[in-house]
Amino acid sequence: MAFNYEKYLRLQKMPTLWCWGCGDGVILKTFVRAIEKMGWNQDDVCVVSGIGCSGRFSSYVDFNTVHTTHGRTVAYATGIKLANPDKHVICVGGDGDALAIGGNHTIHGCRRNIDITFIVINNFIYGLTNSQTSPTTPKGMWTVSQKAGNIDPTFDTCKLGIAAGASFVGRESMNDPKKLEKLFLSAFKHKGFALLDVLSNCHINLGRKNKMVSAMDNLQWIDDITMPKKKYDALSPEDQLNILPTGILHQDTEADEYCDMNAQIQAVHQGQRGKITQDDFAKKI
Ligand SMILES: Cc1ncc(C[n+]2csc(CCOP(=O)(O)OP(=O)(O)O)c2C)c(N)n1
Repeated sequence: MAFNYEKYLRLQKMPTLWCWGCGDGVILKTFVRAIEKMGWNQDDVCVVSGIGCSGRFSSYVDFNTVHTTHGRTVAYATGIKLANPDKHVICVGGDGDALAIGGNHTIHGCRRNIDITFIVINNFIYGLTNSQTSPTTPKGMWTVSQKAGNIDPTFDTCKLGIAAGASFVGRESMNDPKKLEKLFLSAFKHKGFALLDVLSNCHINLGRKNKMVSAMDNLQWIDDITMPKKKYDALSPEDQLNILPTGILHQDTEADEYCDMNAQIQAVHQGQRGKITQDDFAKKI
């Protein structure tokens, strides 16, 4: 039976504002298919997105949604999750949103290991604002802010997440929705901060100026720079330099989770408060 996308999408918001051929649409469809497989009630899911093309994500899905300020998804999501630890909280942001303006929040989300999945839609450029360099723009590429070619060293989202303490880190591209769905499912099932680098095309704002005129050219380039982790691990360090490994890159199921630790602390505080009240009461009588 055909998948019932209508159950999960806000049809009044369709068609999306994304460009024709944009990978964000594939990621959106893969995302709702994974949610269906989790068997989660829509009212138990909260999607928090930032600003950018990827930030539109929360407008299109029929869950509890918050379209927040640029780079602040993790800050909002942390509050939502702490107040509702039984709900499933998912952040969505672009590479600029997650790693430039929101880089600080992202690393501290990883460090705290709060049970949130962060889907970073990495199209290697600021898409919405028309082609400024982002922290993942490859060196040498044309951007509107570096027309002679980007000279900034690039961030590897996954290495950053692992170094900052995320207990689940993975990468896939929208080129292979089945693998992407599998990654979403693994991340959703994981308890702790899951940072996902989801590679997407932006042939309009990155591709056209960098010899990848069509969506397909841009997707081919993503295919060329990615490789499953097992194959990647077998490469020499020099050959690994320009390749991004895909799949689950790191998972620690033993790490303490932030909401659990918070609940323990609250229980201790409440116990202490209860004790003080009883003592005070005893003194009075
Ligand atoms: C505080 C603030 N600074 C700058 C902007 C302008 N702005 C909007 S989206 C964006 C970058 C979007 O790029 P990215 O996060 O990579 O997402 P994409 O559009 O590529 O999905 C910028 C700089 C803003 N809205 N708010």
